[in-house]
Amino acid sequence: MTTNTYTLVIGDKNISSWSLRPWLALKVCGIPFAEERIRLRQPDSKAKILRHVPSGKVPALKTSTGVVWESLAVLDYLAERHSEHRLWPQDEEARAVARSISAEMHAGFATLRNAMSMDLLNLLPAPPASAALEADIGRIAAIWKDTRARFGQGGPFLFGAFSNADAMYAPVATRFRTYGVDLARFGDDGTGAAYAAAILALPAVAEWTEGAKAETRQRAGA
Ligand SMILES: N[C@@H](CCC(=O)N[C@@H](CS)C(=O)NCC(=O)O)C(=O)O
Repeated sequence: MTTNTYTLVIGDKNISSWSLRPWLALKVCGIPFAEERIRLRQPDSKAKILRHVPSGKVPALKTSTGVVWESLAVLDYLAERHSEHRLWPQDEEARAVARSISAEMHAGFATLRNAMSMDLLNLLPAPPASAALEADIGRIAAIWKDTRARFGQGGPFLFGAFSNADAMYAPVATRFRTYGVDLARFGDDGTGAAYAAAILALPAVAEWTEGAKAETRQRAGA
């Protein structure tokens, strides 16, 4: 199978958390792809995205046969097409939990996503505390702690080796850094903090971050 015919349509690397998810999975697995970057929050952003994908949202993966959209569907597609990378854990129970927490991320945490929107390159003050925000952060701390304890023996990620679940939660690690979230306040015994550090230490995250810096420099005309 030819795999270098993928084009991943993404938004700005500083702010597009949904774009980071499949980009990271592709990079960590070493699957070749081209990038099509669309600047978000511009008058013509929507029209430009719609040229590639009918949902009008990024990310979208253009393949040799069509287009796949919605971050979680793209990750599922990659897991299926590149099964050798085991983007979903092999163990049935672990795989069920990985799918569950990934779906929970995809469908939920709206308060956290709104109050702590991704701003990769910046360090910002924590937003005003609210019960809903505390509940979202607490739930993520619990997911990370439980998953690492139950399935994480084989490596530093949620299920040991890198999986689609890590791709889904990676932008949360950057948000916690941006907004200075101390997970210890949310019942973390250090497991969640170590997990977030492992995500941030991924060479692919460094590469994405360099891309975000390059985009910022380019826009500043430097
Ligand atoms: N549920 C979608 C969310 C995608 C999404 O909201 N993408 C944002 C950028 S991070 C977007 O395309 N915004 C452009 C717009 O809505 O016009 C997914 O999982 O891919």
